Amino acid sequence: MKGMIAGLPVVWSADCLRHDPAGEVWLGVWEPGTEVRQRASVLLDALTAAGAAVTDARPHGDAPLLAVHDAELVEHLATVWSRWEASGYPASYGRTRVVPYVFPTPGMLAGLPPRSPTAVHARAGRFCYDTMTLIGPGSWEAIKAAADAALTAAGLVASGAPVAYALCRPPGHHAGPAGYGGSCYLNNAAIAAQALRDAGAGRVAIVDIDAHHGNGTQAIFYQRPDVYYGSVHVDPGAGWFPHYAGFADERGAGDGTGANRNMPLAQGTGDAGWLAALEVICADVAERGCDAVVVSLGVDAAAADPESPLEISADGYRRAGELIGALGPVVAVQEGGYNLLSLGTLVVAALAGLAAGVQ
Ligand code: SP5
Ligand code: ZN
Repeated sequence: MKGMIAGLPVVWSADCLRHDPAGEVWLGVWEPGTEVRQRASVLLDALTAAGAAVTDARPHGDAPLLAVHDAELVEHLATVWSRWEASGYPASYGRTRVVPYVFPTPGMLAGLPPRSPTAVHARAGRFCYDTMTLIGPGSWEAIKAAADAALTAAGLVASGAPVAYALCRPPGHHAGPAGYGGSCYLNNAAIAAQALRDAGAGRVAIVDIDAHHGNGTQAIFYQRPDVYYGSVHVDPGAGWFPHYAGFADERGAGDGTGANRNMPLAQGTGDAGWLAALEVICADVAERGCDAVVVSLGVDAAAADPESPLEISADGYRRAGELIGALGPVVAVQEGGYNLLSLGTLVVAALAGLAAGVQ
């Protein structure tokens, strides 16, 4: 595998290491969590060893974030930690991370308008839809840096690079227009896709091969025909996150009808079933045509990954890369992938496939 991605641009910011969610609250209990800093350093080491050309993420400001996210969400993410700290939760109450506790679901509001609580501890549940996506000191700097990495990679592809990879941490595909969760805060892939549109790509396709459905990306583009979203993932109906989205009958709405495709897979699915599902999505993209592709490159569908029951091999990731690369120039955006021992090999394999496929 070594050498097959020599010179491939890898966009990275050391600020991505500043986010330390310090675990996740799952079913009421604080657990260590798997979205850890070492994920990024392991990937950087593997990509460097494989000869990739590591380049710094460039700051892009807030405008590209606001092109896909509500201003209130961006403002919340940028300010909640300092407000949490100023309210004394870490120092006086031992609350070392922002964790929501009241969620204004439709069942709670029962038709009332969603208000903006003044209390910072109440506001978190307005935007965060689970208890697993914590915020601490440095989180915002990393969230912003991950988006800047995706935007820098999109810029390289808009300028003619056949493939560019953004080593984003935290990941993004569970973050929607106004909500965050699933270890995601801002939707790096959606931000990149919109940036490609704004740089002149008429049609963009997002192909999501993370083990989980990218409910945030789907929500952002659900009514739009210009950005197709296709995902292969473990069946949310069989008990897997994000539980409430990712079903096969979600095909888009309004002008976007038909521009969304979900391929939920049974647990235990291996390379053959996964690649066959991916081929359905690739056939959609080929039929619709696209000027650029964004791949939400999670590698948590791997057999050894602790967060999913799919059984994909390194060779499966390489072949997936080939299929996706054949569709057009590709911005690859890192999503999930939690086995620190195999993460590097899997991402290098996927990128090697992409590099071969785009030829
Ligand atoms: C980007 C991404 O891959 N996000 C996936 C988030 C899914 N997290 C679901 C976690 C469910 C609980 N984890 C079980 C841990 C048991 N110790
Ligand atoms: Zn995932």
